[in-house]
Amino acid sequence: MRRRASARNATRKRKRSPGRLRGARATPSLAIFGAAPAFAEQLHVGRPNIGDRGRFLARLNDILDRRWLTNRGDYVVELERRIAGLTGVRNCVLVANGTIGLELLIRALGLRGEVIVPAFTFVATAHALQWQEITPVFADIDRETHCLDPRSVEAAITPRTTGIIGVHLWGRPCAIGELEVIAARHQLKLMFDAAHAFGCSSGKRMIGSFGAAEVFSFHATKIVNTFEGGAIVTDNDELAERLRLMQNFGFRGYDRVVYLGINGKMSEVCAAMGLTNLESLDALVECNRANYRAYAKHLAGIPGVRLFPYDERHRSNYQYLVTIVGEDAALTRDELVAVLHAENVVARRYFHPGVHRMEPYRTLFPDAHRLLPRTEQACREVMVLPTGPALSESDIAGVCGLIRAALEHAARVRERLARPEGPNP
Ligand code: T4K
Repeated sequence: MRRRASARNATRKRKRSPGRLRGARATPSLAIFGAAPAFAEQLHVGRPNIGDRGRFLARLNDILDRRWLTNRGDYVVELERRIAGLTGVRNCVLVANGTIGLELLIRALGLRGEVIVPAFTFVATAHALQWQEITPVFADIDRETHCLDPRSVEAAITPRTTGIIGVHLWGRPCAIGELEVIAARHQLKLMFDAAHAFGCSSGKRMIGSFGAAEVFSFHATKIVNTFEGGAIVTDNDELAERLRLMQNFGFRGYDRVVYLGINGKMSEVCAAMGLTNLESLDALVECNRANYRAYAKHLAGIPGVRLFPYDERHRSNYQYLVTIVGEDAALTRDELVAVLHAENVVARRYFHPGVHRMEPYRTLFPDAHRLLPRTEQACREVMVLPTGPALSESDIAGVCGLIRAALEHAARVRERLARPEGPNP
């Protein structure tokens, strides 16, 4: 918790107490009405975790001294070993980013034709297919977990379907068992986009060990970051070997190419950052968990806004602080986001408007939304709030106070936002 305390000391000074009113019938003290923003500096979703700077710089010096910068150097090998151990799998292949990891795995598994994916995900899940001229077919999500609904998956299977990509959204595990049964019944490949789920589990078993393989993202905004990076983890040695060849132009040895490949390698400096971050993983999860509890406390009793639950049977990294702005709330999710942005709280509408409403999918499948009612609802109501070591409990109380104040004065907030010069998210 020392890191957390020092991070707190470094955070901005609050300019005012958010949510306070200037007088009985006076204008609520919110930035949309001209007050100073509640936070002098922006609070972000996905503020990068840095880990121990000294340890990182020592590793950086070592890399420079040894002049081994990339192409599977010692730090990459060490990080692969650590991740495989932590995940409980035999193989980890580090890659340049999560998207490249998905593309490599999709290709290595021989997927083609149609592959079933959720539309409530980051666009990379679908792009990784479309980029290779494979058609993503969107299935709906489960309302409780925000992950693929197995019944919707089964309904989407056609003779052209070759695989299913489940996404452990927000680090919550998919309905893995049910997807495995469906995949086996229809002889489909099953893989997982585990971009959000590093350090998470399904019951006692760590995410990373399911399906043919799983892909993590170590982007700057993730709980463990390598600046940019990702990993493919699998128990299948032959698949791992193919992935290693593919990520390095297909080279086996100095001048022998045995496979079609690309450059999907992670550099040494990225691996050094990953190793450094990994040393802080437990502290970061604990901090996010404490923040989650603080949000639960301060959001309690605010009508219409609730925390998306994490299932205690599974281990979570609490990386995303997800709230649901329900239809019973006095303001819409978009109105609340506009209020918060004006206060320097950069809340996010992940994954609005849904991949099916982004190009090229919108044009390719203009009617997709008709089959995705729960996806559409999640796209309307999810609001992700800042978390991580940079936030103190009083920051969290402040953010929740802003939400409370905005909802208490919903009519005036709405009227202000509707004016042409009103702020927009
Ligand atoms: N599958 C899923 C389910 C994913 O969520 C992702 C990535 C992928 C696949 C693909 O993995 P990668 O190829 O990215 O490894 C961010 C991330 O860029 C993206 O990695 C992530 N998902 C997605 C959920 O979030 P944006 O468009 O929200 O990024 P951006 O630039 O708005 O950053 C988010 C916030 O973080 C900002 O408010 C500012 C803050 N930030 C960001 C960066 C990069 C910082 O404070 N410092 C920084 O260096 O997508």
